[in-house]
Amino acid sequence: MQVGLIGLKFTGKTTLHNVITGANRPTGQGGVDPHLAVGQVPDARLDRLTTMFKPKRTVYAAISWVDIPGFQGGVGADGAREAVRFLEHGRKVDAMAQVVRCFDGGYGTPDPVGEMENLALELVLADLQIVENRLERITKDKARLGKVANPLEGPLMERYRAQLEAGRPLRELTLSVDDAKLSVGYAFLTSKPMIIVLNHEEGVEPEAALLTAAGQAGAAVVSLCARMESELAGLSAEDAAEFLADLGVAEPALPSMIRAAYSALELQSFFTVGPDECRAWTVRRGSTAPVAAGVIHSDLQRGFIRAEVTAYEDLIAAGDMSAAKAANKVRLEGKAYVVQDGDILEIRFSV
Ligand SMILES: Nc1nc2c(ncn2[C@@H]2O[C@H](COP(=O)(O)OP(=O)(O)OP(=O)(O)O)[C@@H](O)[C@H]2O)c(=O)[nH]1
Ligand SMILES: [Mg+2]
Repeated sequence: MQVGLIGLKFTGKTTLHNVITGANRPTGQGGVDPHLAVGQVPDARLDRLTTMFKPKRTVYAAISWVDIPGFQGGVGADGAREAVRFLEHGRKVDAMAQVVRCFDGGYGTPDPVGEMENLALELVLADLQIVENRLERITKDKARLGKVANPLEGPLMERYRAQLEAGRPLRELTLSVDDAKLSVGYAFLTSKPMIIVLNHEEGVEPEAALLTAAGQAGAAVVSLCARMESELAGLSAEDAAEFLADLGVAEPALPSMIRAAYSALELQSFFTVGPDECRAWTVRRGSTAPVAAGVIHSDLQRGFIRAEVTAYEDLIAAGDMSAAKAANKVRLEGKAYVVQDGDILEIRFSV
């Protein structure tokens, strides 16, 4: 699962990518190649489990982040080439996070609403191009062969065209199962989940009008200061707490951004616990227990018998695993069980 950091130039994408993935690539320099790296998904529940079980190691869930070079749009061959490159990279990711410049930083008066509109329009136009091409193809085939391969496709593309011509993203449409299946192959940009990251100067809060505009542009809105987050990452836990207290900030904003992306991808975590390892694993929402077992090891899926399941909240309320057992909070679930976010699993299997 990949999240693409997208946006115009000099908005703070590389600065954020460095903090999320622990990389140290130069910022303020642009570039033309995307860069992929893995970043941990912070999880306060896993921290708590670590305190409870004192394992030898703790392993967080992880997702991949692609730092996609910024795009300025504009006219002329350079602008067009940049746009094409940007859109190609955008097609490969599963979700997008648009980083919006709300700080001056020597790059001129910020225009966050304009940036969001500019990029949204670029994505809409790219999708519209695909839809127009497809409709043209359908018309030609009909004339030549007297029929169409899939009678659902024409009406669906017409519906898409109307939505895009109204300047709205495809993700807003509710699709039937068949329509959704049909759409997969096109890798439409505006059907991918999108979160908006308002990159502010330290200590500045976004205005209400900006938050409203951002709320319309994406499924989740996070406001942070990328530069401050990157300073924080270099500090010990104690110094970081002091630094935040001085600024009057309760907690760093980066974890909520990462969690928003994780959630936009329709992912959730289940845990395994023990004296050796406490670990968060990633499954799609709606996955069954054997699928979750398969994330740990294919043998566990193949030989799946049952799962011992304890909800995180139940374990915390009980205090420890034996108290949770005594309170009948450790359930035995079979193959059809749908794993819930925060479930603590122990898989029984035989191969
Ligand atoms: N003042 C201020 N500057 C920032 C902030 N975040 C990033 N910058 C600076 O803005 C410049 C651009 O940051 P980058 O992270 O390289 O921006 P980018 O989006 O990757 O840019 P491109 O790769 O060209 O698209 C750098 O000089 C950063 O130090 C911030 O929150 N406040
Ligand atoms: Mg960059």
